[in-house]
Amino acid sequence: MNRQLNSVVCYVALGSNLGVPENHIADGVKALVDHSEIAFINTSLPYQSKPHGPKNQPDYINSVVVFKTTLAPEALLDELQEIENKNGRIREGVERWGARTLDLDLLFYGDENISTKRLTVPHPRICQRAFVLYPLRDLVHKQGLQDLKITEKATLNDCIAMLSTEAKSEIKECRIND
Ligand code: A4P
Ligand code: MG
Repeated sequence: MNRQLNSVVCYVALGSNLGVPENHIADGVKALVDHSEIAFINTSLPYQSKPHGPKNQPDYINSVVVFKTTLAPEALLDELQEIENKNGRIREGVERWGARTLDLDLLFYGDENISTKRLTVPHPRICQRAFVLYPLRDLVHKQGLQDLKITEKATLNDCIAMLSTEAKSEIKECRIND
């Protein structure tokens, strides 16, 4: 079987707000780069933002990566969760949208719509999340594109335009030594 023929372009969002978030993000990216069934393409700048959801948690660092893979969707999810686990991700007994060492969310798997018990793709909340949209815009620009379809009705630029002023004020490009 020619694996290249079956490779699919995927976007994954990374987020961390526990331990040393920059290190967890770097570790997550490295694990993807090193994976034998992943051909890494590019990564966005990191962004720092106030927590979405419960406010009693540290600020987050987020970025988005794009790669090609021959892994099937749920096999890819297994790999993403394994990378989270290796970064000390605790799932039991934690509040929804609470603090985490490393979160890897599959945003897009080619142009497939997936709805299974374990996986919803495209990720259903992309359009409401500045911490996904800003790094995604950076990545799309790096790829020489101006915009990207997010839902049937909205593009990346549409979604960013719909964010609240507060959401826009709570995110900034992250300079590690700030
Ligand atoms: N699952 C279904 N679809 C997917 C998908 N497309 N990608 C299932 C990944 N997983 C998917 O995941 C719970 C289950 O979702 C998995 O077992 C998988 O089968 P999880 O990682 O434990 O849950 P989660 O990440 O807490 O859920 P969700 O709703 O994706 O949360 P978010 O949106 O990631 O929220 N604030 C800032 N500033 N930055 C952040 O990164 N993150 C969160 C978490 C809250 N606030 C934040 C940030
Ligand atoms: Mg997640």
